[in-house]
Amino acid sequence: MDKDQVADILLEIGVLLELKGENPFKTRAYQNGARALEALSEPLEKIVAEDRLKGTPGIGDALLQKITELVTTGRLAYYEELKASLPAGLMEMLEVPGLGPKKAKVLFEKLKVASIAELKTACEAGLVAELAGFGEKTQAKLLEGIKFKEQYATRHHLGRAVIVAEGIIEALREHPSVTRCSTAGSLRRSKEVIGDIDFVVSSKEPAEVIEYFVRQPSVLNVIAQGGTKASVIVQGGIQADLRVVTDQEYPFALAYFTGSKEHNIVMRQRAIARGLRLNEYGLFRASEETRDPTLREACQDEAAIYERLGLTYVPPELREDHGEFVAAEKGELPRLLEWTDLRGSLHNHSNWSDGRQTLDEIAVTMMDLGLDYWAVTDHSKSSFQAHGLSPERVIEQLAAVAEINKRLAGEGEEFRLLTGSEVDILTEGELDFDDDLLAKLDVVVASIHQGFTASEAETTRRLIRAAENRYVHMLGHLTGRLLLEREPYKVNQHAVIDACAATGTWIELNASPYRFDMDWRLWQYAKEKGVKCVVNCDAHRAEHAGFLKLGAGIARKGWLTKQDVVNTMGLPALRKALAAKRSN
Ligand code: DGT
Ligand code: CA
Ligand code: CA
Ligand code: ZN
Repeated sequence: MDKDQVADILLEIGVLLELKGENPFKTRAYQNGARALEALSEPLEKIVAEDRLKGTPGIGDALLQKITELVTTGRLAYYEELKASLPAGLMEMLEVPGLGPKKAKVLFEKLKVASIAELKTACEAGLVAELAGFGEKTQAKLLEGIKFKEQYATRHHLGRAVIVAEGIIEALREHPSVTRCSTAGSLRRSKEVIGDIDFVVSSKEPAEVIEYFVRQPSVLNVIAQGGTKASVIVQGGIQADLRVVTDQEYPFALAYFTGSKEHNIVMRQRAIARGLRLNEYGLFRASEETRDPTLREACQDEAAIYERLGLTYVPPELREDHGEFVAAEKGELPRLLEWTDLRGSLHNHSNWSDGRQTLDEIAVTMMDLGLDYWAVTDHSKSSFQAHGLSPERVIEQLAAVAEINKRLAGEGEEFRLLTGSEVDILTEGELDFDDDLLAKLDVVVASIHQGFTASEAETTRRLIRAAENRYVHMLGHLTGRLLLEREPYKVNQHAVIDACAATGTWIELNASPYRFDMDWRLWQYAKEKGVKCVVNCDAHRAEHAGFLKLGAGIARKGWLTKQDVVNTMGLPALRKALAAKRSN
């Protein structure tokens, strides 16, 4: 077990103790322990193996023993007993927006409420409002939170689905009876959240492929299994559908099951206009719905289908009936960004604020990934919940980064860390740091982290004022949404885009699968106005570098090309671009 996994378990123990009503200092001890682990700059396994954890501030004897047990055995009896001593639904209840461990404990003790379903019933019966410290308002808020969760229970974050889907595709590719295979549906179109995962396979031995599919290690449960299709539940509780077709049918099935439904409808109409019939089995020379292979137009791939219908190939991400037909008819679809065009990320965190990695770790990891640069933009002082930096700490961080860059230069490396800040936009649109400090930083991202309930006009004004600051390079996560979790705050995005166009400010495409913010539907407008995009990981851990690939998918969905995206530039060009707004 590595330090992140151990830290997560310590945090969970803290919550469990709070649910049990233990002394708050105990909870605090686990939280401190988790933070102490996060701050370690060497692999935890190594430190434990060499018995060097003792004496680390924040880690007392009791914690030391537990951490050692976790690292060496991968388990912790204390944690498992603690977890078993509480109803499993209680932890799940904490996922309801507005419900913390203290309130959950009261609900459990006074009303025997131990699951989201029971909480809903209790709210609807008015029992929660009667509890001391709750009241009508809290009850209504909890009910609203539950409904919000329910509404999204069947939707999933793209990032989680992609990991499972890639594993299954790799396995399918290796199977001798699989001729061609692909993901389809919303996942292939790179939608920000997805309902289920779809696969299309061509094979001469469908039964064999189906049997192989349902036995994949990521499959938890088989819902339906037939001769040419199957539906399963995979890790994360996500449904996955597989269809097996002949290789002649494959391009048609792939196009059909990739969708979107809206895109398919227009494709069918275009077929009819040409005296043809299009369905999942083929494009047929027939006036009625058919499956007759002798009437099928031969198309060896999807591109051939598009060509037959008078269109250039439409990449899956653009198949949303969002203008792709007009452009494809004229052969004017843009050449979309490739994720490998991205050279680094300009909004990320380190363990100086709420990230997990040290500056050194970040430099090594990102350089090893083959990137050219990586900006460390920790939170500013007002974001105290995220351990925002004071101006003095920012200055210290500048020196620390300079030190690392000096060493890299000495070793002949081209990779550089960039300094920066994700500076809070305060209530009136003023920034959390003054201009003198911002002027010292390579990269300034300005974001809203508070005042989510302000009016649309107010929030719009705040963002525009931030964009007007000459030291602000870009606006971060424009709407503050957390997909499947928190609605965006109200903001007139078009007005903000206009202001960015007028001031030469970039807009971030936050590539975290929990955000994907600004939304893909607005990038065509931004591009029209000449506003550049920055695809940022907003990384808090090393593995978040992988968000670049997901973010590129969303950028493609927004019709963006390499030229539209700032962080496709090499470092010298990027430095010039970063200097441009300041010199105006
Ligand atoms: P999801 O799973 O809700 O995120 O969205 P999709 O787009 O993956 O939808 P899904 O899984 O229900 O179906 C996959 C594709 O199959 C869908 O994008 C288009 C096609 N499809 C499914 N049902 C219909 C339909 O009734 N009419 C048409 N034209 N296409 C359909
Ligand atoms: Ca789907
Ligand atoms: Ca499906
Ligand atoms: Zn942020």
